[in-house]
Amino acid sequence: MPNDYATTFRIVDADDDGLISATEMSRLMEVLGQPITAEAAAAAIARMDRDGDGLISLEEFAAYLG
Ligand SMILES: [Ca+2]
Ligand SMILES: [Ca+2]
Repeated sequence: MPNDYATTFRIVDADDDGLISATEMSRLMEVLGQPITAEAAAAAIARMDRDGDGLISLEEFAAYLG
């Protein structure tokens, strides 16, 4: 369900710029009660990042989860 991805994506995208940054990723993990280091957040981003811009678009997010 693309809508589910979009909903989750919007929650993670705290500044609402349409991209998930490593900062937003680490903030999410903090909220989930599983804080991670900046390095781990960057690594998580790198695993999902297909175009190499260091940010996760909704397309990349959906492709990773799908
Ligand atoms: Ca953002
Ligand atoms: Ca990207």
